[in-house]
Amino acid sequence: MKWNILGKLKVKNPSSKDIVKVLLQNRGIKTEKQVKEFLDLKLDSVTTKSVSINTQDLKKTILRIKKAIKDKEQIVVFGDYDVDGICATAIIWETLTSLGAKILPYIPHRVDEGYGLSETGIKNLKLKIKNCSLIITVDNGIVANEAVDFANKNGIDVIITDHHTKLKNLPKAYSIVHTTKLCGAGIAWALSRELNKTGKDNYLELAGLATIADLMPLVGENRTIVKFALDAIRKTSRVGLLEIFKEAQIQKESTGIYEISFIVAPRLNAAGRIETAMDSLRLLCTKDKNAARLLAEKIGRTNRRRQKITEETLLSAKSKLKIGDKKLIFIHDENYEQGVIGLVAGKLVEEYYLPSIVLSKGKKYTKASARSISGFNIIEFIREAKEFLIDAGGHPMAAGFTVETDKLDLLQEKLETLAEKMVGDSLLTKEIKVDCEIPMEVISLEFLNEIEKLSPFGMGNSTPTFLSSNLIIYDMQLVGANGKHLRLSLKDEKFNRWLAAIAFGFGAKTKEIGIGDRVDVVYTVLGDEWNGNKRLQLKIKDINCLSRKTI
Ligand SMILES: [Mn+2]
Repeated sequence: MKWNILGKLKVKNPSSKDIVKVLLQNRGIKTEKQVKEFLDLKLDSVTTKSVSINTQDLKKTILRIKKAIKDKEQIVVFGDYDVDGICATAIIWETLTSLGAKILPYIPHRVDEGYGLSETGIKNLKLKIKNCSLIITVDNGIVANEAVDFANKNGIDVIITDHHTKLKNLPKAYSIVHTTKLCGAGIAWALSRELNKTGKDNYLELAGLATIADLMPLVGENRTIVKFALDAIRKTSRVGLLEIFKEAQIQKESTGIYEISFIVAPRLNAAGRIETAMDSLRLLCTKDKNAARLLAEKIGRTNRRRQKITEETLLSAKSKLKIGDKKLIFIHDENYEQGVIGLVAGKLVEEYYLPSIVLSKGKKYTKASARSISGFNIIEFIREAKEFLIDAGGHPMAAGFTVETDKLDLLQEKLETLAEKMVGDSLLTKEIKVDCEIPMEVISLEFLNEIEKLSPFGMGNSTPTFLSSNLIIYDMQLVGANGKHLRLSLKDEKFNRWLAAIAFGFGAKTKEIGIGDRVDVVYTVLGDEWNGNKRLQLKIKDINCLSRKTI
């Protein structure tokens, strides 16, 4: 593991403020104006203009929607089965309903219809929803050229709202509301605010939830949305969210990025992975407390089943793995469920640190999900083999595609050969970004408060990470099941002060370090509530032994 130290303190005995200065610099915040905007966020600064949504197209979109409402046209909001797509669907469905529109939601089925607006999807929705004359896509549609042609031929106008990467040839939609600066639900939220300028904003919670779940970098507008959305979530009265919190045993008042990312989002996603995303959509939108409770319990059960399937698939994938000197993991099986292959690819990246593609093999077509390592654009990489692909879409770090099963071997060969050339060794060294080296002495509750001003932390705005050197291990013990984790007391000799530290997953390190050793540590600072008091603890990310204790 390489430690990439981003900044340097200029003074010997730094104050909290000196350190915050370095943190801001590391985040590209330099001028006084930028610092002010970064520390004093304003929700009103997030506008369709500030996220570069085309004004002309936005106007056209709003007029078309207002006309549809006036003429009582049947509108369908066409979403996606992940958290972003579900939240975006809920936002447009509820907003337009409140404006008196005749609108129904449609979320395609992952296996039967696949991702995004498709001919099959439109045919199916026409069977269920008669006389639809306007489709509004959310979180999808920007590459659905053929499906849009098909809709046009059937007398249906299509408005696309999407944040996925554009291709040169845009679909011939009635209008397109597109930016990559927000997630799908972020765009839906911005559009909702334009449609109902005087109304109350009931959708910030959903926009924030989706922004976190969709792993948007928490900089600029996304950071602002998430900051205010977290405040709104902690006070939410949306019964669906309240019942999810109850089922998952989390406190609404202390919900943060962690709870959303690892507890709430996986539950909402599970329905769309192995059942139907409509359960999650209904849960988010219902006003009935009893219905919400039943749905929350149902997606809780679905999530547990999803965890089990993911674990089994991961075990199978690992048993097939022959890495050698390969630069790409490419694993397929007819028994893999499409709903979990992305999760499994993600876990393989975590464990082996190689770009990973996991495929669910079908008779005629095979569906694939890909996850990448930092600095390697996987959607561009996959599109290099487009002669073998039916479709492909996604982002630099995560993508999906379809291939004819007959061509699977050819595709694998081409991608593996390409990876040999494109995945350089420098990409394969995992690194930790360290904000700066600090003396342990400076760490205090006041210091923690100062760095908290840069929150919310997450993708793109990492929790401030520090290096302190030449500390002595004062105490050490194994904790957790099978001694997986390490609890330490670290002492700074110069200042004769010690701090508690927790090192998750470092149990095996006891072979290399022990009480009395001198170490360098890279860590973040936690302020845990304990019996009503905040106490400081270091969360160790890496530890490097300088010298063993000499007896
Ligand atoms: Mn999305």
